[in-house]
Amino acid sequence: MSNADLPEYLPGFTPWPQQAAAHYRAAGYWTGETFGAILRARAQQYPARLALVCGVRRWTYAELDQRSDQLAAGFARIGIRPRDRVVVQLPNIAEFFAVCFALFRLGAIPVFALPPHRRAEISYFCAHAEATAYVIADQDGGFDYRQLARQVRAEQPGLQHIIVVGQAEEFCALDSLYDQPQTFAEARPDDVAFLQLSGGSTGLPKLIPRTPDDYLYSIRASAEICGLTADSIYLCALPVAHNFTLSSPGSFGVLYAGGCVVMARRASPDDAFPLIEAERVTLTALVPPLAMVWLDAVNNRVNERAGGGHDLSSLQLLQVGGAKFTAEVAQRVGPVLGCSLQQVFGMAEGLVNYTRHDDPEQLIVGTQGRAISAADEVRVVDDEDRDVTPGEVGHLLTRGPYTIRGYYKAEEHNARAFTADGFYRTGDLVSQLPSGHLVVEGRAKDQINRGGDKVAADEVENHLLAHPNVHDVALVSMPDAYLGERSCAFVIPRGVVPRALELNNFLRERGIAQYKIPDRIEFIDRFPKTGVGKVNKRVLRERIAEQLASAGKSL
Ligand code: OOB
Repeated sequence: MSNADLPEYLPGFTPWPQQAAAHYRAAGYWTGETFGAILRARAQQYPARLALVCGVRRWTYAELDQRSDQLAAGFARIGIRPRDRVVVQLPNIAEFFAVCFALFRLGAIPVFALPPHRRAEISYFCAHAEATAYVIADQDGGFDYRQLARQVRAEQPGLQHIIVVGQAEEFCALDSLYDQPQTFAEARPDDVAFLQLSGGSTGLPKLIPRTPDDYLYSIRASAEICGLTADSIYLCALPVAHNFTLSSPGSFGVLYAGGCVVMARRASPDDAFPLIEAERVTLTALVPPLAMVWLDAVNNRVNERAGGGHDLSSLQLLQVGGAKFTAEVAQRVGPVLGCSLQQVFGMAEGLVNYTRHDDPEQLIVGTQGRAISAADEVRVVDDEDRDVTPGEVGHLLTRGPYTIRGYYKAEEHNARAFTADGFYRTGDLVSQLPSGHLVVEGRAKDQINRGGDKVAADEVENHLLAHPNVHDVALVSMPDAYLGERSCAFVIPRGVVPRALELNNFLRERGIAQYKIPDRIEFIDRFPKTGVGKVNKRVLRERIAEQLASAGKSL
């Protein structure tokens, strides 16, 4: 191979080893397709079919394709170039897709932020990815994103463009960027197409580089497992940019299949049920707390039938994932909603597990599914990376055609997060059945899973340590009937004992997402320690769980 043929990737990206890549290509997992080309193909195949429904707007495939071309030209005109990073923080609106496909066509790289992220997170994404542009909606859910953009811009001089869907004020209006289409060179299918966020467990959130080759494989395979066709109608109820909603099989899977994506601004029954009825939605995805809310809402509405009962009979499949779905609630899905349940255990780093349609009931209700692909290598190991006896609980390690080999620009962290032979250490504790199905048994990573929202303990701890009256802090999970887990900060005060409210306000002023603010703060004189002198979080978790249980009993 001459030098000119050597692949040249986005700096900071860890590509798959050449041998693995060659194998994934030869086996047909990696096809060399790109996102832009797939949308073009669908627009040619089904120009007049509906791709997106967003409020009263209905975009056909031809329209989505054309808007993406026009915006790519507009982005290029203002100076966004191939490989530039663009932080995209949008609510569930159709423009999300036009922006994404425009950036893909241009070869620029979206960085997918979530709507709850605030100054600390967005500023960090901009800095770490050296982003040149930031795309927002004017406001959503009572929050003005332009105000956030002003703060971020003041901290991030590299940010040249702030692009706003809606009233742009001093910024650039997305609507002004629908230019005359141009042709751009196709991006490489094996290079980074976008950066996803990791839930994180240490320090600041990591960015996850995904390529068209790997992502499209997971999407194609997921669409097949979930039986998607051009008649599928997907309700996008969770945040659109989350990996579950985007690709498992999510909106991208449905667009791949030629189906229709219906955008729900909120996932509450009041927002979602009328859309399911009106658009004849066939599948959707929820996190466990929302699934519980839906089940209760249907029960309540059945009881008061005359009123707000909605016809949900078009719904064939409800996917639930992102956090553990208990078997007791899982078994209510079929009888209450009249549709099939699929459990989904996935991660933005790659590996996704699904229960299958034809699995026996006890596997659908009682496991988190099995891996997408025969090429997914799944290992369950002890603390020394030795395989456990089959069926025992251990650490889940994985490697495969759509699981990354390294976080973006995170060499030091990568050395710990991946084994020498490229397995990703998921931080999840699982057991595996002979069928390959995994049961999530717990977590080794220092993270709180707040109903699907992931909180990295030491990120919040570091923010709290900046308070003058905090000497030390340990953030742990506490059980919660609705979210599964909530967060509790044990704080050793310094000097005056601060009030919990004051600490929470302090965190808010530091600009972190609301879901990371501790649900409870406990003051303590000293931490229990492990044999090697580390804070014993297990003891803290047990302490708060016992306290809650006895408080519950005394009610
Ligand atoms: C999904 O992705 P992330 O990146 O927000 O979070 C991944 C982590 C997993 O490592 C695991 O700890 C937890 O979320 N998780 C589950 C779970 N699904 C995810 N824990 C228990 N049961 C489940 N079903 O959350 C995600 C990405 C793609 C598809 C679905 C979920």
